Formats: sequence, structure tokens, C-alpha cells
Amino acid sequence: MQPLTRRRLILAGAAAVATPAAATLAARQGLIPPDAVGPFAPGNALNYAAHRVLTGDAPARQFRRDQITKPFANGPAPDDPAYVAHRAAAFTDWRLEITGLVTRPVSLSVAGLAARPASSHITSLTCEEGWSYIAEWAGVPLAALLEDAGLSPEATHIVFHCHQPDWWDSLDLAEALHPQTLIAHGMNGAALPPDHGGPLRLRVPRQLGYKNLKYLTRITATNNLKQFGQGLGSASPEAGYAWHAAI
Ligand SMILES: Nc1nc2c(c(=O)[nH]1)N[C@H]1C(S)=C(S)[C@@H](COP(=O)(O)O)O[C@H]1N2
Ligand SMILES: [Mo]
Repeated sequence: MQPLTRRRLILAGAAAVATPAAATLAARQGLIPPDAVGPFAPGNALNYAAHRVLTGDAPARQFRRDQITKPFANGPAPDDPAYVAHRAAAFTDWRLEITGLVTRPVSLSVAGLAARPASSHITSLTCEEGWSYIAEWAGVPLAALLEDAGLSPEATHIVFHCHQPDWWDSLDLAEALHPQTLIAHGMNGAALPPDHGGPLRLRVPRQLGYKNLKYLTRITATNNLKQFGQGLGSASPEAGYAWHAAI
């Protein structure tokens, strides 16, 4: 079978399942992902809806401490003057802002975050390129931070920005409020190394590596992803990757 024919078949099948009635129902249930546009719309929508309906809040697999493997960093830490200065100052002036649809916007320091009750898990970071490693991650559950900030009932998604403007992403509330979703400041018993996103990164173990944004600076609660970037919910779909990258 020609690859194109096969692809057409899959798309046709997906489109058939996504009837107008099913699409309306899915939209009402919040089951349409922000990148459900263009030729990949049926596939992205089916994948997202199927995950949300079938896997619920199932946790990512956890490992034993003796299963921790050698970490692999996706590129070195930023070398621009601002990041280098933060790094030289041990990130004392680094801030994580929580803004948008919250009643109490906050600006948190790394020390302030590290002083809060921490959660940890030993999970795999899995890159879409085929490599992975197991590490112990420590941080503050995003759910606790959003609760303190007074997340508005109107919010549907949480948007993440970082020190690298080309990288940004978002999660739905099911993923953002999942107990394994951390604002991580520690890795394998030490402070999160710069190569792995220090001082702060999103650690969302139910999603592929690229959703795990490093060098976090701002978290924004919203009910309108269209106003960010090209409106696809993340920089990744702008480059051809799926917004929902559950594993
Ligand atoms: N800010 C930022 N976040 C990022 C990336 C990046 O280059 N910059 N790479 C992503 C990708 S593709 C992966 S697989 C993981 C890699 O995390 P690691 O470098 O700690 O292994 O981080 C993700 N988050
Ligand atoms: Mo990746």
C-alpha cells in the first residue's frame, strides 16, 4: 500500500468517526485540542478525546531508585547574558509569575518554592526523538500553586512561558492539576541542574519530553488559547508536533 493512500485511509476513518454530532459533543465536553485544525485535526482530536476518556487520571509509571539512569540533556543551558547572570547569582533573582485568570497573582522566588512542601516521583523523561532516562524529580505540585493563586472557575488551560521565547506550551486542567505535575526544582537529590531546566521546569510525566518546559518564568491561566502564538496551544504544533503528547 502506498504511504499516501494509507494516510488518506486513516484520515478518512478518523473523519467518519468525528461526525458533526460527535464533534459538537466533544467540544461541549472540552475534548477538542487546540491543534485540531488542518489535515491532522481528526487524528489529533481522536487521540486527545480517547486519552481523556479512557485513561482518566491514571498516573505515569513510577520506578525504583535503583532504576534511575544516566540523564541526557536536550541541549546545553542557555548562554545569553541574562541567563548567565542569573546562573552566576545562583538564581536568587529568578521569578516565577502566576498570572491570568487567578484572583491572587503571585511572583515566586526559587527559594520560596523550595520552602514549600515538596512532592517527588521517579519517572521517565521520554523524548519524541527516541531517547529517555529515569530520574527522581522534586518540586511543588502545580495544583497547590494554582489553588493558592485562586484559579478562576472560568480557566480552561494553563499556559507556560520560559526564558527561551521560542518555547512555550499549555496544558488542560486535567493535566495541570494532576498530582504528578510538578514545578520541579530538584533532580536526583540535588538542585535542578541548568542543563535540565534549572532553576525551575515543568515536569509533566504523562506527556512526552517536549511538553516539559525548562527555565520556567511565567504561568498564565486562561480560557482562550487563541490569543497565544498561532493559537495552537503551544509552540510545538507550530513546528508539526502534537499539542497533546500523552505517553
Ligand atoms: N525551554 C526549553 N524547554 C525544553 C526544551 C528546550 O530546548 N528548551 N527541550 C524539550 C525537549 S524536546 C525535551 S525531550 C526535554 C528534555 O529535557 P532534558 O534536557 O532535561 O533531558 O525538555 C523539553 N523542554
Ligand atoms: Mo524532546
